[in-house]
Amino acid sequence: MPQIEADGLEVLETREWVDSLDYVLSKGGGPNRAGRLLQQLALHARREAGINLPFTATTPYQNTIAVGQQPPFPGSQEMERRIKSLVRWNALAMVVRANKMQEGIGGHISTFASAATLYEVAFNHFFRAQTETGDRDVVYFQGHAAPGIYSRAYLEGRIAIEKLQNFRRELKPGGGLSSYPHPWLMPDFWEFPTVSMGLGPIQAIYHARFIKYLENRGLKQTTGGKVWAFLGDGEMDEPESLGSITLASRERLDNLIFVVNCNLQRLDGPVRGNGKIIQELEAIFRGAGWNVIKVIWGTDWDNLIKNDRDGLLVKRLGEVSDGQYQKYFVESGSYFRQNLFGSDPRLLKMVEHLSDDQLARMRLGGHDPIKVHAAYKAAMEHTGAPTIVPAKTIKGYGLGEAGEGKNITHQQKKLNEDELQMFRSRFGIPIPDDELHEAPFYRPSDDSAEIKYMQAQRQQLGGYMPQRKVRATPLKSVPQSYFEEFHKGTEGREVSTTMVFVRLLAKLLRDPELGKLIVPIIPDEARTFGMEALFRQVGIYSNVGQLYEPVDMDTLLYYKEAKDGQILEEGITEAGSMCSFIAAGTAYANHGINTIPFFIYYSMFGFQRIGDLIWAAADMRCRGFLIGGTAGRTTLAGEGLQHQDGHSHVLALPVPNLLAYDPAFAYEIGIIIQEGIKRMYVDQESIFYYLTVTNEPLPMPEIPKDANIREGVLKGLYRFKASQQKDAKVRAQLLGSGTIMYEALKAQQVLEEKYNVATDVWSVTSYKELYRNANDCERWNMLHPADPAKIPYVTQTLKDAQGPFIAVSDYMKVLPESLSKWVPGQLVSLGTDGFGRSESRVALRDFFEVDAKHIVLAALGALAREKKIGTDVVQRAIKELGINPEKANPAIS
Ligand SMILES: Cc1ncc(C[n+]2csc(CCOP(=O)(O)OP(=O)(O)O)c2C)c(N)n1
Ligand SMILES: [Mg+2]
Repeated sequence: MPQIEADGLEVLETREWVDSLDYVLSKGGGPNRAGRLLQQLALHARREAGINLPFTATTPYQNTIAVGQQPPFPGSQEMERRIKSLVRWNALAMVVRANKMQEGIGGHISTFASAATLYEVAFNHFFRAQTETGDRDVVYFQGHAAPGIYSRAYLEGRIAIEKLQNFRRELKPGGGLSSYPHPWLMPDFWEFPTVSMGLGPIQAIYHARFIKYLENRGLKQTTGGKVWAFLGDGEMDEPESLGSITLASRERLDNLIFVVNCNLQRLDGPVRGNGKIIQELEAIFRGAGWNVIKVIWGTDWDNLIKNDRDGLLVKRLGEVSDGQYQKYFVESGSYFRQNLFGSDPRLLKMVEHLSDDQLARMRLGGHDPIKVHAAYKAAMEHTGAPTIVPAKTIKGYGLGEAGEGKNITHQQKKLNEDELQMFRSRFGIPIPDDELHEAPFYRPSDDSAEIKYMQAQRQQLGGYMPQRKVRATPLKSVPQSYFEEFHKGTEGREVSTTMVFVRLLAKLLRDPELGKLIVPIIPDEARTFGMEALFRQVGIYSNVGQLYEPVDMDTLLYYKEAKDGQILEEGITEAGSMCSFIAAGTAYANHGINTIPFFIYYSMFGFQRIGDLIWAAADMRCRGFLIGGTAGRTTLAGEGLQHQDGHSHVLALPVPNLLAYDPAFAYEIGIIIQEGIKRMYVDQESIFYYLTVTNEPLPMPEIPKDANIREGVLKGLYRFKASQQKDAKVRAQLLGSGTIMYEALKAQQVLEEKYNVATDVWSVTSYKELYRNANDCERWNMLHPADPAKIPYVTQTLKDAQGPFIAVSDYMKVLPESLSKWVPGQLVSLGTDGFGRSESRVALRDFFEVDAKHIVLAALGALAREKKIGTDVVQRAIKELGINPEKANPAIS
């Protein structure tokens, strides 16, 4: 048979099958029946002829929702188009004006220009604001779309024009608007900082999960509130964006919706020039068990696709790469016709009734409110799994020659008069030509149809968004009785500070008021920290309970999962755990619930691994306790270079509202946590805490009988053990922290007994607090030269102590050295700069020169420099102490 004839037959045969399917669809059982029929066919084909359908993670390159399934659009499309144009204009004007007034101040036009429809449909029909009684939607706005969000708030009448004029000029009198979402800077407006890409999506997932947790534990009643995350397609390359998506499906987070603005571009160029980002996302998310609703083509395409009976067009649309699609956005209609449809005469025929102009204006799905609305509605109604809506758009939509679809568009911030004119006319903004050069803002009066419509829509949805409001009422102070045990000490019994912390946590969990608010978060390290007793005491949260009989059921501390379990056992994800910490630590504002997170982790895998999330937590005014376990470069024996943390306290320095403590004793931990709960949850301060705890068993002393100990612990320094030798001539001061405190205490004895140096030992609980206080005083003194100078706490506290001062910790030397100018005397800093080693504590402390003998040597050396003893004493000591002066420098070996 000639080939043409065979082809023709095949076409006929295909048609017959398609017609039969259409019949079942329309006259028979509908889509469900048709679906079952196809499955049966596939089964039959496999059984009878071993035909295996090729695996495909993707569906054809067309909208997931068929035209026939689209709901009617619930509002006035024309009115919403006019409102959207106003939002577009003011967003653009904001950036253009800011850069006219201050060259180089920056800002982004093209992100929002591509996403305007995606946001406006949600603002008018979906985003539910918090009301006094109801549930709420939580929205993560894409950081670079901020101008559009400000612009809408201006039209809603809740941001003054002066603020708009001061976009990116926050220090102007009266304040301005921050470049991106920052709750720290705009605490009544923004809720979530999203501009460090990838942090939004992972936080949204854990936030949605945390809402289910609150619900399952009876702390919150939900009525269908959703967590929306608006994301860039380029942003999806961040590991954090994709890293936790299976958690979302595993936990059946049908309260979660990702909207990915697939404008096919990132900053430098195409996201997937040679591929297709929408198809790639579909495959990944379908594979992970998400509901995927692709929004690719606008209504203009409906007829073409409907008439594409043989699937030729959809096949062709699926062949073209994203880089080529981007080219179509900037090219003429005739180029589009020839390049896309010209590959097959049958395709050309399909569009012969359309002019080049019409072809060029065929709208994409992400710019079509009907398609976007249909997708959101389906997402809202989907149960049992999270939804992702990848929506195809054009970056810089509406900018025309000024940047629409161009590779430079992300950086475009200036428009010349012609370009402004074109944009103005395209979106019908009533600004006369002669005013255009100023790019003036435009807001119709309050009683205009547009403003009334947008206000009414928001009112119906509960109010404005975004809006940040602290809704939780302050807690009562925690009873002192919980902490007294820790003040007594252990009478020689050796316990680690981790055990102390866990004991305190277990006690707090039993408190009838406070207990239920505590959220223990652990990334698979509970046994490392000796916390497994909590498994049984409060249970491990699971959205489905426990569907199996745990292997250790017959033991007292079995692995108990429960729907109302309290522990968030996150598995091995510090980033995910940190997101839970943030969700719990910001629930006082987001959900009006004072949950108190305690996130305990391997301290090495904290700041240096997830520092950006900690920074975001700080921005968000997050509360709670980060507990760095197995901390200290020499205290964690054996584990070696990648585990031994000697720098997390240095990395904690940059976070402005974080208090960092390196406690040595049980009572210090008690005092710090008691104060932390008070300051964060009773006094409602926007601070959070970092505490390092260690696993070295040591005898915990009783709290010294000095009225000022409490203040000293909290401010960072107090005298723990004074020398008994009142009349000694030669004196030294030792400043110890964490477990290295015990080395300082040993050194004190040696110095006094062997070298006749009367020695006091001080406990430094927080170098960061001391540093902050000293800087604060210094700054005040600079600005108030005529007033009596303020004296830093560290100087004041040490003023009567006779130096030298030897500071030793399990962290880098820079920590004590940061105080050197405020310590009243010579300061010598011992610390653990360098790579860790697999070794015993004793060997490590010798290697890093932080053990008792090196402290003694440092003290004697300092005394010799002050000519209080001779260098011969120091030389003799080196021999007596068994120190090898030629040993390698740990800082660089
Ligand atoms: C972690 C991080 N890296 C880099 C940047 C700088 N940056 C800002 S926007 C951008 C491109 C964004 O592309 P996309 O996610 O596609 O968003 P679009 O503007 O196209 O909507 C980049 C690289 C950032 N903000 N965060
Ligand atoms: Mg993009």
